[in-house]
Amino acid sequence: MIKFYYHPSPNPLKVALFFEEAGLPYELMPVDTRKGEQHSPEFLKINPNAKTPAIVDGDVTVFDSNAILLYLAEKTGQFLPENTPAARGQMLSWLMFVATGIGPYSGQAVHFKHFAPEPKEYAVNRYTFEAERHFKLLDAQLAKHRYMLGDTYTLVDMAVWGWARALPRVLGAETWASLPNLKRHLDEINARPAAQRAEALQTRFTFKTEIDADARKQLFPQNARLAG
Ligand SMILES: N[C@@H](CCC(=O)N[C@@H](CS)C(=O)NCC(=O)O)C(=O)O
Repeated sequence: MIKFYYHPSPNPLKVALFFEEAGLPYELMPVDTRKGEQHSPEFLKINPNAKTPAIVDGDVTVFDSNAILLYLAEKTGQFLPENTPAARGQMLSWLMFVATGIGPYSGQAVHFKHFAPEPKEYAVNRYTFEAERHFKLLDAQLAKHRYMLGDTYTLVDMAVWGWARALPRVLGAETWASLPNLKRHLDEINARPAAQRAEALQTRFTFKTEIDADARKQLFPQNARLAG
């Protein structure tokens, strides 16, 4: 059975949604990142980048959420667009756009809004501006189509969902007013039983919730350089 290394945060949630949508059996392997379990030697053999999610499927190891989505979609033949160069080009473009734009800018926006010490106005402005600009591109695509790639629900919608569900924390809930098509897409996916099962996975384990001094050390190891 596929082992799924998981923490209840945006990137692992995309993969949880895929497993639940596909009905693919998996074993949930909790990684409590606030306790530093992502830095354990055993986990680093699976993901040298020390982040969730990752999967181990027999002798195959895959890390990075969007790579995992593509691996699982190709393995199962599910949630892919039609197999034409044009459709595959759009799928790869939007999947990588989420991987390299939505994820990193949203993550940095959350970091500078909620965790960075002062002064941080420049960083908050840059990352919230860029995160919002990226979300607006999703909104414009979803103004033209029901789903990211047209009429069919695919792995790209799952990649988008992982971060769209966290938008209030990234930009503030008031931002939904300028992203009506993305909100419609989020609400539709949230109503799917698979999304509700994916969200409920976090109740199976007790993850550390406090961001205390040790959690900051585990999550933001770069701060050690400032201390000296
Ligand atoms: N590019 C990676 C990013 C993974 C990532 O940032 N994961 C977060 C959870 S959403 C994490 O494990 N953070 C713990 C840490 O940074 O130490 C992906 O898409 O999977």
